[in-house]
Parts: sequence; structure tokens; C-alpha cells
Amino acid sequence: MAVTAAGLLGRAGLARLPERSRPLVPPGSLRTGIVHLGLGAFHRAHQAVYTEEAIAGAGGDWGIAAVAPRSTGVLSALRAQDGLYSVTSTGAHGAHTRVVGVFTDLRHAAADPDAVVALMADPAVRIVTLTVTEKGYRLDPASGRLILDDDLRADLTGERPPVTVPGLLVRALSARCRADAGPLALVSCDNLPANGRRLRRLTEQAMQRLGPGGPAGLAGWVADNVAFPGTMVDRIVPAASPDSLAAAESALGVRDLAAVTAEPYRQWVIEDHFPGGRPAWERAGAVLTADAGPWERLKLRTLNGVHSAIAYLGAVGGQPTVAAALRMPGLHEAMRRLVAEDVAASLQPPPGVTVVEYGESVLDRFANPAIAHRTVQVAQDGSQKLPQRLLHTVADRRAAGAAPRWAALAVAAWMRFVQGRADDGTDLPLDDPLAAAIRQRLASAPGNPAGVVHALLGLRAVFPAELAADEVFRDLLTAWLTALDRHGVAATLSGAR
Ligand code: CS2
Repeated sequence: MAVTAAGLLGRAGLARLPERSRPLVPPGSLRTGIVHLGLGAFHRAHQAVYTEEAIAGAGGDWGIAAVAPRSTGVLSALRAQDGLYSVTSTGAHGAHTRVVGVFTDLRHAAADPDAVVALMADPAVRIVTLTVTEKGYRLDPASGRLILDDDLRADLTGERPPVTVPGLLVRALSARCRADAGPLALVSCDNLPANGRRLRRLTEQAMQRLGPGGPAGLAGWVADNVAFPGTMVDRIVPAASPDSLAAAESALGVRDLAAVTAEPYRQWVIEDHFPGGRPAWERAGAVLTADAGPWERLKLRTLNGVHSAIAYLGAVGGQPTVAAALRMPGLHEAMRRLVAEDVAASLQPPPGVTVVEYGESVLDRFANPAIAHRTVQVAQDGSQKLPQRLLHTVADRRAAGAAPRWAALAVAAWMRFVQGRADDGTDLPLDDPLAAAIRQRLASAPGNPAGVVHALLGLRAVFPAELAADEVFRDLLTAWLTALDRHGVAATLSGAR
């Protein structure tokens, strides 16, 4: 008997799904009010889910026009599936799969930038959200200043349609200003420090470089009409894998090529500054506040800092996933000490939160065996992540006269990781926008730990001059890197007291 492949998820088959797996809003019934840039797994399991729940609870024209800036894989899958995809939440209490139907439009910015600009300038659109990862903003990681390279310059002079995210945004703001299309909130949902303020500064810097074709009075129009609320976003959402796609297919009975798997936990803290209105996200559990800063710092330094530390130590130690790495003897304890001795000591948490307890809950979430988050995935783009995740902690501890031993271990593990070889000799990928600069520095460094530390501390985009010149930090890095080189991650961790 021939085995027929299961059909594809789509509107036509929704009625055959179990009721609790169906979208909360009838697909096709929504009107667009949000444009989202960045179609990655995180957006599909986070803001899209919150937004669909908010519309189901309180209504509103807040369908999402989703834009893939560059890659087309997920976009083509979603197009073939009428914009539908599923989220499987999986943890200790089992798994639950639900189809999300909040996407009203799907666009590819690289193929049709003008249409994306026009969409963001449409008066019906009142919010633009972004998950374009740290590097998408084109900011110098250490200083937060916009990097004006040839691509961005060409975007801004208007000699061709925009290809960068800042270019798309500024062209959209120009079009919106010309059409006087009404107020807008531009919302960064990426793990950047003070992400709202960074996005505002980025657009201001880019607007100053606009060619003569830029509309008169743009800066004033933006100041009067555009808000940049800061956010803290949180949910662990690994990249899809053959296993996660198979799990979605068995739950739905149809194939879903855009399926995502995520932990059950999620959090979204949003500064409530939306001049054109917003979905009732609080109905979906989001916290609307005047200042997301304390939440954002807590999460970046604790969750993301520990995540990166586990990723580098785990990858070098030969562990494929974050959960597996946490089972290495000594690793869990080292991460607890990173939180208790370095992060907690340098951080003022939001009212009612204890950093150490928050850290414990984060470690429990990382240990979720149902979430196969690959260490090399979390390890990528380290140059863009280290400052806000670990180096701000290091700098604060040094300013207080303390020796940030565990944060230095994490940075030393990154220095070991970027050399490209795990303890068992297998190759490690260096997937980082500064990969060429990192490789070049390593190539000209003496091969000993002190030489490697010196060479990498010279990366000014990552390590500010003052931190690079700090002898205590440098000595800690050299001591840890010597131990990691000589003994490997496992022995270094079990010997660390
Ligand atoms: C991770 C984050 O890949 C990474 O760098 O640290 O994506 C992390 O999973 C999320 O921020 C959790 O909210």
C-alpha cells in the first residue's frame, strides 16, 4: 500500500483539528494594524501569540503583516499555509499545540522593499514591532552608535531601495511624514539594553544622514508622532528541528513547515506609550508599565548572561544543548555563583523581585529536557551579545572594587569558543558579524592564553578601552583561559571553588 504524505496545514483543514488546537480568531477576519519585521521562531511564539490572545479577548484591528527582511524559508512555508503555523508549548506537564491565525499579510523586504515601506506608511498601521536580532540594528555593540557603512549610506541617500533595517525604517518614517499618516509606535522586541531608547537614537542618527530627498520637517514630525516604547521580551524558543516539526505533525495530523516549539513560560513587559493605540496585550498576561528598564536589565544580565555562559562552556565541553550542558558536573553551581556573586551584587532588580530567586527559576527553565536549544545557536553573534549580557556586570563589579570571577569565566569561555575547537577536537562554528576581525586578531596573537586575551580585549566594538585596560579583569580572564586550555571545561568546572 502506498504511504501518502500528510497534507499541509491551511485554512481548508482547520475544522478537522481538535478544537483546542484551532486559532483563537477566525483566520481571514482580521484587518492589519501592526507590521512586524523579523519572522523568526521567537516572534511567532511570542508577540504573535500575545497579539492573537489580546484580539480574541478584547477585539481590535490588530492583525499582523509579517515581514521577512532577508531569508525566505519560513515565508514560503507560511505562504503555502495561508499564513497559519502552530506553537507547541512543551514542559514537565506535557505538550500542547495550537495554530495561530494572526498574520494578515506576508512580505519579503529584500524582494519588495517599496511595498514594505508603503505598508509601514499606511494610516491603518499604528505599530511596527521588530525582532531582527542584535546585529539587525547595525549598532556598535559597545557604544550603541549606528554603524554607517556603504549599505546603510546607500539606503539613506535613496539611490536604491533600502536593504537594511534602519534604512527601511527611516524610509518608512519619511513616507509616513509626507502622507501625514498618523502616529506610530516603533517597538524593539530584541535583547538590547534600553531597546526603545536605542531604536529612537538609531532613527535620529539615520535621519540626519538622509539625502536631499528626505521630507522637510521629518525630525520634528517624528518627535511629535512616533513613540519608541522599551520592552522586555522572554520565552525560550529554539530553532525548529526535524524532531520539532515531527511533533507538530503528529499533534495536528497535517504537516506544518513553519511550526515552532517553545517552553510554556513567557513574559512581556512593555512601556505603555502607543500614540495610535494598541492591542489589549494585558489580556494575554503582558505587563504594561512606565519603565521596562529594571526588567530588561534583570533579564539581560541574569537570563541571557547565564544563557551565553552555558552556551560557550557547553559548546567547548562538547554538549549539544543547554539542558545537556547544565548536567556537566560543576556547571550548575558555577552559574548559581555567577548570579549570586556577580549579577545580584551589581543589579537593582524591579520591586518585589530577588535576583537569586529569579536566577534559580531561569536555571530550572534552562534544564527543561523537552527544549532542545542548541549551545551553538545561543553561542552565535557573541560580539553583539557580550556587552549587555556580561560586560556591564563586569564593569559594575570593577567600579565597586570587586573581582567578577564568574562573569570572567563566561567571557573566557567565549574567548576559548571563538578559537573554533571544542575540548574533544571537533570544530565549532564562528557565526558572528565580527568573525573576520576576531579571526584576524587571533591569527596575529601569540598562541598563549595571555596573548589571546590581549588580542581579543583589543576588539573595541566589544570591550570599551577602560575595561580592556583593567588589570584585575585581564588577570581573571588569563587564569580562566589557561585552565580551560590546559584541562578542558569539565575539569576546570569540577575543580573550581
Ligand atoms: C538566547 C535568547 O539565543 C540567545 O542568545 O539567549 O534567545 C533567549 O532564549 C531568549 O532571550 C529567552 O527569552
